[in-house]
Formats: sequence, structure tokens, C-alpha cells
Amino acid sequence: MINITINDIKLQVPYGTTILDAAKMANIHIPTLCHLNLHDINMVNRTASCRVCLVEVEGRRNLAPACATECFEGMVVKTNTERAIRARRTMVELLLSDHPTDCLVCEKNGNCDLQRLAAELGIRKIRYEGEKSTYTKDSSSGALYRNPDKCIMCRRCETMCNEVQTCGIYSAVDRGFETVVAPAFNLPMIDTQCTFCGQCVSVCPTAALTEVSYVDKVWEALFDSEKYVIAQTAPAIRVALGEEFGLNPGDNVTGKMVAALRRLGFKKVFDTNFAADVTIVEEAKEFIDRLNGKGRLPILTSCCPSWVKFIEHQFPELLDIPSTCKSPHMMFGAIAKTYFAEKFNIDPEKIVVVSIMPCIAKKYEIQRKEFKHGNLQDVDYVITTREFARMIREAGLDFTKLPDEDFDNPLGESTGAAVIFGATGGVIEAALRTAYEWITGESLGNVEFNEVRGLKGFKEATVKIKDMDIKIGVANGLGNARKLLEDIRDGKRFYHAIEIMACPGGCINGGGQPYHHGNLDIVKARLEALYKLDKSKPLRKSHENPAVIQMYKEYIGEIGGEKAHKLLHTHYTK
Ligand code: HC1
Ligand code: SF4
Repeated sequence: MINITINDIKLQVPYGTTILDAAKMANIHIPTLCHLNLHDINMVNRTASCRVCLVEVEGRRNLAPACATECFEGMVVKTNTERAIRARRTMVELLLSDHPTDCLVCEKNGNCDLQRLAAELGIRKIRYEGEKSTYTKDSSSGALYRNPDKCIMCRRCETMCNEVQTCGIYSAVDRGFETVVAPAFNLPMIDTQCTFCGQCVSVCPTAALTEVSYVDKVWEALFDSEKYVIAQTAPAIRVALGEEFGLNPGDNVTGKMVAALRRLGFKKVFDTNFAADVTIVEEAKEFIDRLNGKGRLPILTSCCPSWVKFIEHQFPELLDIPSTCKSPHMMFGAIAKTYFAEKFNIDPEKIVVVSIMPCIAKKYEIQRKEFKHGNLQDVDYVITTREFARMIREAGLDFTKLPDEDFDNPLGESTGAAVIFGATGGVIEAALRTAYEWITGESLGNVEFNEVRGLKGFKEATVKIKDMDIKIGVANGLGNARKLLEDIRDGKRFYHAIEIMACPGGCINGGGQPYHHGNLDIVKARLEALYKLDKSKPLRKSHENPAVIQMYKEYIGEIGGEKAHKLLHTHYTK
């Protein structure tokens, strides 16, 4: 330990502690902008590029950035001297001098770290008027929107993409005033190997990176009396949406969410969880077939479009390991425009399926050409949890006062196995519950597989099923996925089944969720809430979902059969 003094407060801190962390221990606030420390997922932005956290260190001529300066024995720091405060304000004013001032109509209005900081530092005018940079905006992917005019060069996106997700999409391009953080050769995002995981969006402090919004398109459909607009809601949004309305992370707002969708004008409010149960019966069947020698092991769960793009780019030699199951919300779209349309005599051409997702990559996924049924796209629009909250506000709904309402049926019924899809490890746990019972013919007493739960980047378990030791691997975050896939490719590790989710923590931390502003306790609260929801469900195994059983009986026929393959399965391309 070493002894230091900050603002006349004496304290002891471990070697290696930065001034910023030491100040936190003494309850002293130093403003920051580029800094972000998400140590739980190995993301620490160390660039110290914004110089907003400048402080005075006794005996040093220059001000020191608190986020990147380590304490030393006897150090004396002052965080709020006139010089430090002036320097901080100047840094922010310089940033603002090359930043659009369209806060009123900005996507990030109310959620922007630069805006918050300008208010915190009491900046009322920008003294340095001059040239402003303008760059080409990019919505080429239909998923991720880049507006480099709003980039403040903090490099958080670069750290997240390069170090956590290992996709290496961004770096500083050009020199001097023209410098911008962009893909190599300034390529449009759709022509890069970006997976659209949206993790860079989650950490961008401004609106330089956001999602491509489809809110206006969805309003248009809802106001069109010729259209039959139905909503499906992803597992992870129900424990995060409340945050947008002042509720706590992890508060379960399922009932209010359904009520809000009805009041927005959706004809039916259905649940992606129904389709998650369908996914499990299809995937468990495929797993058992592969255990019996029909296909390659391990089987890899295929719900996350972001890792699908990742494996297609990075591991084309492993394209026979993912399950051929479509992701649940794509299965839902196909079911809605066939089974549901036929059962209720609705013209599928008139049906508009809107998926409310925690995810940005789902916006890209629906455009893939394999997800079409005749001329019809399985899913028409994807909006994120944040966009959904925006629609609720636009409609003037007082969300917290809405009554709790139930989903419509038959595509609204689901089990506890489906809701845990939203957390890392949840898909494989749900699949195990069904596979165990189908292989053994026995009822599974304890349905909880604790080894595959939690936010750790990589988890493994061995599950005894009959006389087999089934080896399970779970990775979340694309960097962890890369290591796992490399080991599998090189024959260093063997698993019977693996689950990968691109976002650290799974969909609860998706790129379309309410911003966590660097507080991963929010993500933990969402995760715990999903497991609580599972526990509260009377049915916790997908194959027991009565609405799923009825659909196979009335329409699809055999699980894994010909019709199931036509509607519910897909393929991958190199
Ligand atoms: Fe899923 Fe997810 S991918 S869990 O399979 O992370 O169900 O489709 O909606 O929440 O986005 C399901 C699908 C889904 C969540 C997302
Ligand atoms: Fe990288 Fe994901 Fe952002 Fe694409 S969306 S640039 S893969 S962090």
C-alpha cells in the first residue's frame, strides 16, 4: 500500500491505483469523458485522449490525466484548483467547437456523456468558433448508423471492438484535423467484417454510433388500416425496458410492456419466447441426431445473428457446426405468416411483423436473403428496446401507470426455458432440459444448470445423461468466442454442445438495450431477473409448452420433419 493525499484527505491505496480510482475511494468526483472501465468484461479504455480529468500533482509542472496516472508514495493531488478547472473547461470547449450543436434533435439527447459534461462544467458558450469537420454518414448496413461528425475521438468503440470483440473494425484514419475513427479505407460498414453486435454503440459517449431507426416505418405501418401489424418481444427486453421510465434495472415489466404495445396499435402482441420454445424442440432434436452420428459435434446454438456473421467471416471451416435452426424471432416471423395467418384467415401479405429486440444485429439479420418465404420477408422491422421506449413516449403513455396485461394467444404462450435465452448460458440450459428428458425418457427433477449461469466470459459443464458425459461450453463476447472456436478448430478442446452469444452477458447487454453508462451492475440485475422469471413459470421445459405442441399437431407435423425444415431452419454462407 502507498500513502497519498487528495484534496487534503489522506488515504492508503494499493500500488498501481490511478488517481481517478483513488479519488473515488475518497468520494471525490473527477469528471471523465473518454475513460471507461468495464473490468468485468476486460474493457478498459486507456487512451486518456480527452484530457478532461486533468488534476494538479504537487511538484509536477504539467497537469496530469487522473485516469492514466498511477499514484506514488507521498503523492499530493489537488483536483479542483483554478488551473485544473480552467483546463478541463477548455478541453470540453475545444471538443464542442468541432461538434454539431443540434442537441435538441439528437438521438442521444438526454443520454449523451458530452452533453452531461458540458452541463456539469457549467459551459454556457463556446469560445472557439471555427471550421467544423463533416464526414459521410453511413447507414449502409440498415443496422448500425455512423455519424462521424459527432465522434470525439475517445476511442471507446475501438477498444471495445478490437480488444473485447476482436473484430478490429475501427482505427484512426487520416491525419490532423481530418482524423476520424473509421473502418479501414473508410469502407461502408456493410462491406466490412462488422458483426453489428452494437457493443461499440453501447459505449459511444455521443451519437457518433447509434442504430438505424425504424420507428417512423413502424408508425407508418400502424397507421395503415390495410396492414395487420403484430409485435413480438424478445426475452431480454422485459427486464430492461423499465429503466427508460425510471424503474430499476431488472424490474419485470412484462405486463406493462404488453399493455403499451396494444395502446400503440399492434393488432396482436405475441412473444418471441414462444418461438424460443420452438427453437429448443428443433435444436434438441438436431442435437440428439448428431449424438447418434448424424452430423458433426459440437452443435453450436444459432440464435445470435452477430456471431453467425462472425463465424461466417472468421471460421468458414466450421460452418457445419452451428445448428441449422433459425433464431427464435426469425422462426416467429415464419410461423406468423404461415400457421397464424392460415389459422385465423389473415392474408399474409397484410401481416407486418415487428420484433422488439435488445439487439442491433437483428436489424441486419432480417435482410438476409435466406429469410424469405416466397416474396415475403419473415420479419419486416426490428426496433430496439430504446426505440420502443421512444414510441411509448411519443404516444404520451404513462408507462409506469399502465395495467399489467397478458400476451395474445396462441403465439404468446411460453415456458421458463424460453425466458432465460436472454442471458448467456440460457439457450444451452434450455436445450439440456429437453434433451435430457428425451434421451433418458425420465423427468428431470432439478432443471437448473448453475455451472452455465453468470457473467463469466467462458463457462463449462459436464452433464451426465444416461451413460454419457455430455460436455458443454458457453462463451459470451466475441473475443471469448474466438478462443473457444480456435481451440475446437485445432482439436485442443472437445465439446458436445456449445453456446455463443456475441454480447458480453448475452442479450441482456445487447447493443439496443437502455444505455448502462459503464455500470455493469445493471446488466447483472437484468440477468438475475430473467432467472427469477424462469422460476416463477409453471412450465419450465420447452417441450411442455401446450401452444407449441398444438402447432406441431395442427400444422408442422414432425419435429425436425420436412415442413419444420422448410419453415424453421436455415443455412450459412462463406
Ligand atoms: Fe433470442 Fe435474444 S437472440 S435470446 O434467441 O439475445 O428468444 O431471436 O430475442 O432477448 O436479440 C430469443 C432470438 C432474442 C434476446 C436477442
Ligand atoms: Fe465492432 Fe460490434 Fe461495433 Fe461492429 S458492431 S464495429 S463488430 S463492436
